Amino acid sequence: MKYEHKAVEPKWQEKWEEAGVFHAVNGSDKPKYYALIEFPYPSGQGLHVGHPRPYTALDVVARKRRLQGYNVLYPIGWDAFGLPTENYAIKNHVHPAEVTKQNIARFKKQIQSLGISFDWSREFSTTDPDYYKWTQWIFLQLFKKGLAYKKEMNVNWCTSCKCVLANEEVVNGVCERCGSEVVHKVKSQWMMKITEYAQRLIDDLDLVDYPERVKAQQKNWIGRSTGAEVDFTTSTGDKLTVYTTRPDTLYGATYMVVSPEHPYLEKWEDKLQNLDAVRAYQEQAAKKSDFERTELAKEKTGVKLEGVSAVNPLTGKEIPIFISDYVLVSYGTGAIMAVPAHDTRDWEFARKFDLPIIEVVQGGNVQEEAFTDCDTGVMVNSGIFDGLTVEDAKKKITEYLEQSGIGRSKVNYKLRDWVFSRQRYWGEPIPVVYCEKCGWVPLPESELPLKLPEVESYEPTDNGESPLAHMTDWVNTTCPHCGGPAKRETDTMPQWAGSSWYFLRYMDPHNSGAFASKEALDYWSPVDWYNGGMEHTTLHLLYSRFWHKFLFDQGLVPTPEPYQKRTSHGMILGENGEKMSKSRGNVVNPDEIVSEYGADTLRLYEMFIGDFEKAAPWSNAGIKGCRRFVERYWNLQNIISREKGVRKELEGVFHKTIKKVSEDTEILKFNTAIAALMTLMNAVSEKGDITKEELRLFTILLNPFAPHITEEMWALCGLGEGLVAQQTWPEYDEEKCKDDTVEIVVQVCGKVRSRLNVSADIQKDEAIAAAKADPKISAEIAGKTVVKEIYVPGKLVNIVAK
Ligand code: ANZ
Ligand code: ZN
Repeated sequence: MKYEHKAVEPKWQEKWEEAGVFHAVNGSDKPKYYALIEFPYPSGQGLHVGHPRPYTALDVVARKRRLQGYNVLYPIGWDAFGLPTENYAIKNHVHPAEVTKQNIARFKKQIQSLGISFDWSREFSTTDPDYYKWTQWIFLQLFKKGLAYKKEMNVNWCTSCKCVLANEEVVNGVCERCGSEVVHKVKSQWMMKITEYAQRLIDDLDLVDYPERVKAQQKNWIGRSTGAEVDFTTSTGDKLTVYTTRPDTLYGATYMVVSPEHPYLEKWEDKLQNLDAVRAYQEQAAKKSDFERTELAKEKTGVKLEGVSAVNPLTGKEIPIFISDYVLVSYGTGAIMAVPAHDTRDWEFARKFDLPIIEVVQGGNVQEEAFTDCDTGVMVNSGIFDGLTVEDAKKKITEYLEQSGIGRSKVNYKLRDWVFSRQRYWGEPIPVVYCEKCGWVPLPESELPLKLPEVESYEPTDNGESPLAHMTDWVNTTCPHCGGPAKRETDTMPQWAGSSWYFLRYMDPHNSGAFASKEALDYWSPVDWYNGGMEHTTLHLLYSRFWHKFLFDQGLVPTPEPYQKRTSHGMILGENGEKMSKSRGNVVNPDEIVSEYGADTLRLYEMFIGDFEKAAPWSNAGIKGCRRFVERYWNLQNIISREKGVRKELEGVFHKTIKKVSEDTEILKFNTAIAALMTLMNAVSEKGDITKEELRLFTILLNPFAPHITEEMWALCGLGEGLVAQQTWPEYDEEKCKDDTVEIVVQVCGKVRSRLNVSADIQKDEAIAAAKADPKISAEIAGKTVVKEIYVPGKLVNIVAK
């Protein structure tokens, strides 16, 4: 009998929904398990073959957990505010809400065709007023605690999106979303004081199970450094304070630099003899992005201040002050002491402006180049501190500065407050009004949700105001505080707002009296396993940790961290190994794969494609291989034997497979778990027949990967009561898993790169998957296309990659 996936798959999807087997139960006696994927942005392009990779991976985990007796929450919803929808709406003259509705419908149909065990009863979109009511409510709590505030600031402005961008959204000086130039603009913006949580966002990484690379990226982004502030006295009698991570080098500070935006430049207006040159330089600098300004390779520029100088507090020498754009106003104090002997940028600047370079740590040749790698050096030219190690000098000089009242030790963070305003239509309205008398006044909670009004046009204005600003009926209102006339805020929230707390709403999605009930939060928190993209590490992942910590401090959520475990998947590339894109013509449409080969085949393939954490190129041959495996499984129904139980000679391979699938699916090795199932298939095929009990076990093990065909087989062959989704995950006996192992050599292009201990009866697919999972091998073939895979049983794997 041919396997008709087109009939079988939708049938089981309906049955699951009818039986409600994937509906999570609030307040069950079972242990809970909360698995989460990053909810999709319903773009106009529809689903991409990249989406099923994380969805299937956590579906395997969720389905297995249910079989293991857990009450599993595996929800999905839509992150649907944002620019692409708004831009599409502008171009095509449709309401963004309408575009969103259509896109969601299409996405939903596509995702449902994959048989992912999402609990659809908890679905919502961030654009639903019932949802964004609570996003606005959380904003108000942040506002009341002073963590949301309005400030005039120099912001990143995308010239094409006509919109403010957060620092995190500016990549290499261009807009992360559209690739256009980003310039600076002074605007009054809503800000979120994420900096208040900088230290806890670092410290609490110890509480969670995240990949090291994710922790490192977050720490790097937060950028904690320790050093000192030092006060220099200027000829004008002012105190010019700098931040330095190298107080030990103070004797080598031969000049100072202030950023072009430093407030003293206004204060010194009358004293500066070359004010025109200073003003001209300030104007130039304002046009550049921070990225351009701090680029290391760039030629240093600057202007010496004529008429104002400073004194090095330790040498007592008079030193010049410059303005230069390599010093940023937003970091430290916006001013530095320059130590050309031991800092590369200072060295380049000193060479250009012919400034003295004084060695204070021995070991380099500072007239040739800056000696920066000097942590183990010894101090020279540093008065009473000569002879100390760098480490001791840091301590001693800081102590000396503190005692003299001209400095103090200081911790600094690179992290900036989060720019929370967007001058666009399709976002959550910010629920505050401005009253001439009372200032910014929050709306009463009873007035939430503050709904987006219908507007005629969604075009942002060129002067950078939101389209809402034209809606005078909506804008003009009364002050909730004094009853006088007031104006609504017309900026909206950034797309990151809705995704900062959505995982909490899934716990209790229909609650109208709270964002979620205390019982629901206590029961489901924290998320047990959250998988998402590496690109969100310093954006969504950091923002949502911040909001959650705030809610924790207010006693509104039970745990300090939202996600216990985080993993990240690699991208799926085109057959040519390049990123899939329309322009490259290498896009694979999941609908076509589901239609031609079935969802089970697509799921198996995406889990088998390679190391889950790495990028992997799509392969049609691979898809066909997975379809063949599905068919071999289907044909097992033709060779059912009359014997009962698991036969002695197959006991070993069954126990080993149970162990392997159980363990590998916990550690992202979905590919080797499938390879083990293939090995089991071979063992059964060699035998020539299969007992019902063997088929029952095989079916349960395969079910999380290929849920439709396994249900069909279960029903067809009468393997047990109910659905496979309602069975119990099999256990294994460690004793019966013991096995002869052999060492095989792994080569890449004929060169030995690794050795692996594998079971003696390992089959080709499993051996190759194990070889590719070896970090040495995966590093070796990363970015290349595998053209041939050779297996010499019990001896060797050779992967030929170009
Ligand atoms: C003197 C010195 C000597 C420095 C030396 C470094 C090496 P991190 O480590 O990244 O925190 N700095 C301070 N504020 C700055 C600003 N607003 N714009 C540009 N640079 C700034 O960087 C701290 C170091 O960067 C500080 O330590 C300061 O230079 C510079 F051998 O002070 B240092
Ligand atoms: Zn008022």
